[in-house]
Amino acid sequence: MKPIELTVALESTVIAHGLPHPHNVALARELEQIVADEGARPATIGVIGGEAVCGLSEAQIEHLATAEDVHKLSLRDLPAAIARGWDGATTVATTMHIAHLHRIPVFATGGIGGVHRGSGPPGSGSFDVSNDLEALATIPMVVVCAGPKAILDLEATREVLETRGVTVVGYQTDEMPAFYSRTSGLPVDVRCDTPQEVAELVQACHQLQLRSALLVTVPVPAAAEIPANEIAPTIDAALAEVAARSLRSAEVTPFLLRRLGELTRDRSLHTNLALLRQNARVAAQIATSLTRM
Ligand code: PSU
Ligand code: MN
Repeated sequence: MKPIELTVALESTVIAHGLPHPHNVALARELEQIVADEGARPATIGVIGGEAVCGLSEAQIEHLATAEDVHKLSLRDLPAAIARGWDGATTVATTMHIAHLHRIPVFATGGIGGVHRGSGPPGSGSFDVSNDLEALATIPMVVVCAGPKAILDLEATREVLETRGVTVVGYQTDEMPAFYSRTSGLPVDVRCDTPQEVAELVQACHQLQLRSALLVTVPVPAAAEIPANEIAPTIDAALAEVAARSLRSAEVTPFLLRRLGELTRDRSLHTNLALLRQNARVAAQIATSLTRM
């Protein structure tokens, strides 16, 4: 009997708003291939003409990667996108929601959103916390990432994950990775060295009927890493530009990722691609371990 193939969800905001063309199209294709090579089924998620699509076709991915009028859909934008027939790319939070509706247990992304630097308390005028954290707290599935994006306030993001009861797993590491860098100085809750060990944690989550996600953080491969002290001044420079331009909240992350690519002459882009590939591979391996249980 052929074993059941588990699906691994992939998001589309990273394709439409996180990576430049033509890298985004090539990468989207590559991630699906990596998942398939590991014996799982890839499903890239996005919204086409007001329909939430779980398993975009190549043409649909290409459309989201190249068209001008593709919305960045956080969860709050999803009702309008469906009712008004928009095309849109789904963030981590929105992808998790749609994947969960389709009972998909594992999702791979690059870096999660979190608490932005300088974010004050609600009402302070500077409150900016990604809806990704809310989704992680309320949607039960495995989310594989390279840590919160380095442009964020990592300490505060780590703290909110704890407050909201999200178990942070270090995949072959004791430290939460920081997207471009393998280290952050911040701890994980539990270390797993194999996909099987992650699968055992998933089983425990099920038994306990926990409603939160299991956040598996995988350090970027050493060869592609940009050490934290090297990327820090560049992030500061890009953040200063954000402040000078008074960008709207949803525009901040795409702007920062693009500027970092320009300022590092594509070094950060290649790091981003490397970690996305690795996360897809680990996610697929976790999915295959889950089918064996
Ligand atoms: N990971 C990447 N690149 C990206 C993103 C993640 O490597 O562009 C996207 C994800 O879709 C994530 C979003 O949900 O950035 C966070 O945006 P915001 O900070 O506006 O919530
Ligand atoms: Mn935000």
